[in-house]
Formats: sequence, C-alpha cells, structure tokens
Amino acid sequence: MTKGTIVALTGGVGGAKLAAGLARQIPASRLKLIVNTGDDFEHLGLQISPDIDTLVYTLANLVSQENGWGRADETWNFMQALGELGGETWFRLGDADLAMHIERTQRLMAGEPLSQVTAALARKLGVASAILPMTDQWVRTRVATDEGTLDFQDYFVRKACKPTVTAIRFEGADGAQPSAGVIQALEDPDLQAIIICPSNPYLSIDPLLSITDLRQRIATAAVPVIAVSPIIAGAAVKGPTAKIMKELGIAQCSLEIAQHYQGLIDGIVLDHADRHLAEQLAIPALVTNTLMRCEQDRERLAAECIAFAEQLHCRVKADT
Ligand code: FO1
Repeated sequence: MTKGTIVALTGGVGGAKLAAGLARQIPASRLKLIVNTGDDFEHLGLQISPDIDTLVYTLANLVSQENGWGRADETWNFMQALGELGGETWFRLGDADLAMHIERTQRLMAGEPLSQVTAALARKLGVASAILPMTDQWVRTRVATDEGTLDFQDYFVRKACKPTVTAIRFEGADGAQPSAGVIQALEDPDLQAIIICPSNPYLSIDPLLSITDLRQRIATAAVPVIAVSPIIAGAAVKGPTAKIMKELGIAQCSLEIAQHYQGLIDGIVLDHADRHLAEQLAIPALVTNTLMRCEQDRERLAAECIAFAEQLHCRVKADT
C-alpha cells in the first residue's frame, strides 16, 4: 500500500466512483480530491455545486445509486410543490439535498470561501478525505452549440446534451487561481502520484486544466501523473463524452484521450477492449477492466492505478 499522498482530479459521477475506490485504499489523510466547479451555477437563488456534492455524497455513502448524483432515499415534495406553483423543475433538487444548497448559499453569502464551506459540510457528513474545489473563484463552463451558447446545466440537464457542441469555454478561468488547499496538495513533499479520474476530459477535467497555474503544477509535478480513459471501445461508459468527441471532430478513441492529456500524463489506464491501442502509445499503458459496476471494481481499479503509478515512479527513478 502507498505511503505517500495521492491527488485525484475529478468531475462528478464517473470520477466519484474511482475516488470512492481510492478512499477505500488509502487512509483519508493521504487522499486529496481536486474537483471541477465549472458546472456550478445559481439556481432558484441557491448556489449549486453538483460535482462537489456528488463527491461528498458518494464518499459519505449517501449518494443515489440510481442517479449517481443527489441523495439516496430522497423525497421530492419541494419539487412537486414548486411545480404546482409553476416554478422551474427541470433541475431536480431533492428535499434532503436542498439542505446542502441552502447551507452552502448561507455560508457563501456570509463570506466564507467555497473551499472552507465544502470542507465543513463534507466533515459534517463524515467524509474524511479532502474534497478541494479547484478554485474559490468564479469559473463557469459555457457550451457553444448549434442552438447558441448555453450555460453548462442548460446544456447538460435542461437540454439533455442534445444540442451539437461546437466549442467549450471556461469563463473566468483566465483570472482564476487554484484554491489554497489545491496548491498545498500539489506541493506536499509526500505527494506520490496524481490520478486523472475517468471523468469527461472536455467538460469535467478541462475546467481544472483551464486554470493556468493548476495546469502548470500538474505538468511540472515531480511525481507520476496517470489518467484513466473514460472511453471503452469507442463509447463512453456514461454521459456525452463520445458524442462530444464526435461533434468536435475527434475520433472516439482512447488514443485521443492520451493525446488530449499529452504533456501532462506519464501513463494511461485502458480497458481490455482497447488493449490493441497500447502499442500505439508513446507512454506506458496499464490494460485492465476500467468499467466500475460495483464496489469491488472501484477498489480494484483504484489499487491498480496506485500500483501503476508506483511502477512509473520506479521507472523514472531507474532512468535517472
Ligand atoms: N442531473 C440531471 O441529469 N438531472 C437533474 O435534475 C440533476 C439535478 C442535480 C441536483 C443536484 C446535484 O448535485 C446534481 C444534479 N444533477 C442532475 C447532476 C449534475 O447536473 C451533473 O451530473 C453534473 O453537473 C455533471 O457532472
């Protein structure tokens, strides 16, 4: 088992599964999760941070297994009552989940930074690993489509990812800095590896990498950086990754994922279905089962990622 700290970069549902596996493999004090906040938005007067909440609920064992986001055993009285009043119901906020958004909004309005709010609320729900918003500043993902430029959740939820994507932008990223906890995590002398979770590279990981300082720190990290490809045999496990790649004129293939992260990663994790691609890569590949159907899959993949990164570490050291 690893002795150093592991940093993982993650978006929501897909990334949270691997993060949960890592949380079972590493003591909480040695796992730091840097989370996308480009999906955050203000809705019904509330500050919603979907990917942060997905991470918190997943690690707290509270997440809805059915949706992958929101809470299990949720009730929907608020949504129903809102609908009866003619309010907006396209983005579903469960009754218990509502408490998270209200508490976050109150604390942000009182002047607490998002990183502090997140740490406090995650702790209250029993999550011991660090959940670090990529930045405390305002960064928002905008999706340019054949129906115009859409806010992320308009594209993702209201329009169910149906519009054709022509470009993706991260407003506010130019002036944003990583949050203090993120910098600390990446400067930790015990840092052993950085893992890019199998989240959507274009929608969920690129917002993090659009923050120049954050990208720079990952590119120059003195530890192995590995990515788990979210593409298996030309398809995405969940969500619109493959659809977006097609629309952006990118082949739906793990080679393109490696290409996308070129200059950042030292190794990539591919599914067995893509084992033939390994020899076409300029970096080492670990070929395994990347589909996480159950808890055992998450733990096994997490352990394999850590071991893979360790091997790369040895290789780097042996080379020098
Ligand atoms: N995703 C949906 O597809 N429909 C929803 O109504 C929805 C509500 C929602 C509420 C709170 C929350 O934390 C997440 C929610 N999500 C919903 C998930 C979220 O929009 C996406 O999974 C992420 O933003 C993409 O990672």
